[in-house]
Amino acid sequence: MSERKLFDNQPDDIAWCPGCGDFPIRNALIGALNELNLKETEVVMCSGIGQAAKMPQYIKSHMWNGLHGRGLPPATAIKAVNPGLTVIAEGGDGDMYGEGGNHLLHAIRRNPDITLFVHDNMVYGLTKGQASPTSQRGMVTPVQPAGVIAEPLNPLALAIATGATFVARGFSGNSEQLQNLMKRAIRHKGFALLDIFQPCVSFNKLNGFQWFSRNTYILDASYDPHDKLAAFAKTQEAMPYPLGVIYEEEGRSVFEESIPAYASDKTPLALRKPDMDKLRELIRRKAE
Ligand SMILES: Cc1ncc(C[n+]2csc(CCOP(=O)(O)OP(=O)(O)O)c2C)c(N)n1
Ligand SMILES: [Mg+2]
Repeated sequence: MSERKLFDNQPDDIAWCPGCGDFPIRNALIGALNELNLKETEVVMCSGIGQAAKMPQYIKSHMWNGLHGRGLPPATAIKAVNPGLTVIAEGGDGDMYGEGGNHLLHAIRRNPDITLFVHDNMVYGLTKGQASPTSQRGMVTPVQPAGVIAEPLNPLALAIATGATFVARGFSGNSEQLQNLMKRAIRHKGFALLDIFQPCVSFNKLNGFQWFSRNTYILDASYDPHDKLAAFAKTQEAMPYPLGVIYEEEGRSVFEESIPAYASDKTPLALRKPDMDKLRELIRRKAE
């Protein structure tokens, strides 16, 4: 048997379909975490519900798995109380842009130093093929028999417009670039969104591996991701969609470092003992 890589819990019961784009995303994540020389005990994976959101169960690290769309609030909170940890939230387009869309806006606004990987297969995979926020107009599904009538959400434009400090897109069919993008997203200080195109082989027959391959191109080295307006213009490109770091802004203050409790004492909140007298007094005053 080959030596186990760090972060690989070698699960024998992965619930993804054969050929699913989630497998190469998992491999790229394990590769990125190893190349960053992180320890399993230094990483926390947070997710909600969906096929993509099962990722924390297939990675050996700390994890939090909760309600649909709720991966980001615990990720922000965990980073706030224990800033030394590397915190990664992961989920699907339905989980993070639909049910969790509200949390996405406010995570971006706060700019915690966490990373979000979204497996964007343009469909609700787990629940068998309903339209998601990124489904293409006209896509026929069991509950949209006449085709989707709404325009797809543009997550990259949304993220730049609301102040995200790192916005990128990868493709599960391009593992080498994906692994590099994951490393850059994790290393970025501030909120990092990496949207990852991923074919759902069972429930999205419209946007398969060939479709993503034909309709994407890799940004070349001359592209500068630091110009916000140019980056926003890049997010408007479709067919082909650009792959790479679309926007990056360094130096913006991050949420956890701005918390007043850290102003004079850098001890992580998670390691401090609660002041029971203060708590009792607070509860007593509330009850008055
Ligand atoms: C509040 C709530 N609404 C709906 C559901 C049903 N549900 C579970 S996962 C999911 C969508 C999953 O799609 P996505 O996030 O794109 O992940 P994928 O399975 O495609 O990877 C839905 C609608 C739920 N569990 N909870
Ligand atoms: Mg999906």
